Amino acid sequence: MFKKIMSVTAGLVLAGGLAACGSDSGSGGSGTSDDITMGFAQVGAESGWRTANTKSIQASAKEAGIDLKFSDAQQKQENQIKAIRSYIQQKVDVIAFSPVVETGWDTVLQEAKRAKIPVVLTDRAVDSEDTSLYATFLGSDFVVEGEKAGQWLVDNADDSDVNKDGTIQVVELQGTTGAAPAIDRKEGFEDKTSANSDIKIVASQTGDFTRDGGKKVMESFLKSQKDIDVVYAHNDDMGLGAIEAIEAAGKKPGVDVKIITVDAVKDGMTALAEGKINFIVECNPLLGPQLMDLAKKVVAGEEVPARVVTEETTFDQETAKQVLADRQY
Ligand code: GYE
Repeated sequence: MFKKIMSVTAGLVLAGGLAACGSDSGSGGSGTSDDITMGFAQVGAESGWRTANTKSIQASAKEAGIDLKFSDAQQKQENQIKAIRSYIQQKVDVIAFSPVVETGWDTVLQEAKRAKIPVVLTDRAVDSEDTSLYATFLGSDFVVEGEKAGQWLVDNADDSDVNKDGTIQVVELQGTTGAAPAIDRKEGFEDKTSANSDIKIVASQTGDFTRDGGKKVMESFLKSQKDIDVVYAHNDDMGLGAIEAIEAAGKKPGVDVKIITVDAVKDGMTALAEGKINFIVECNPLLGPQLMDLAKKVVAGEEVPARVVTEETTFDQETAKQVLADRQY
């Protein structure tokens, strides 16, 4: 069973949990994962990235022999909190979740801590000062992603992007308000572009990481802003929505208006290869295998690093063409 040396109380909690869940699905694992039950509270199904992330988590749990209880919060924090509370009640062995927003988690995380159920943050961070409330955080560095996007613009803005008054006008489609990737991608982009005083972010609004949100916000930007040169979208889906709005306004995405996005899912990479997007910063959604590995270690009481950062690259139109055929998601 578990290699962990547990306190008597923790042992009782876990034993009770297994009885309550009636879990017997540990046979397919590597041996150490026998009878591990994970409660996973997903953000939602808002984007291509999220769909790939969910598939990765479900497939990896199966592979690792971990019994997965999965819930979709439909981008609402209250739903995630409810799901976490129900996992605590069901006495799962480990809780993992991708927090829809950064703030407001301390109470429910304290409840998990009191129940001695370890928590693994995946994909997005919380801003809790008490880092003992979770075992580890697996995911991307979103500030770095924003910096890569900003640096590309600084290096690649050309004469066609400069307006008569000498400015390069950028509109920003932000992710979900209060979400770590929205906050950090904005910050990283601003850090890099503020060095160039010609680059001006003339409008910035949330499109909630969805295609429809990106399209609607872009439609309103096209009405309110005269000389948009660049769109910086915090994910591919919003960039794809912006493409629809730009085309409907009779302009050429990727040419009349440059587009920079984050994620590198297949639909985004296709638009990049077609020249409708100009640059994509990769954000890897395939976190499942690393998550299951961390979960097994945490349940076994082994040391894990406090932060595990995913490795990522960037794509321009040429490199997108090269990798597109093999893109899994
Ligand atoms: O970039 C976006 C999704 O948290 C990294 O959430 C994730 C982001 C991803 O909706 O497409």
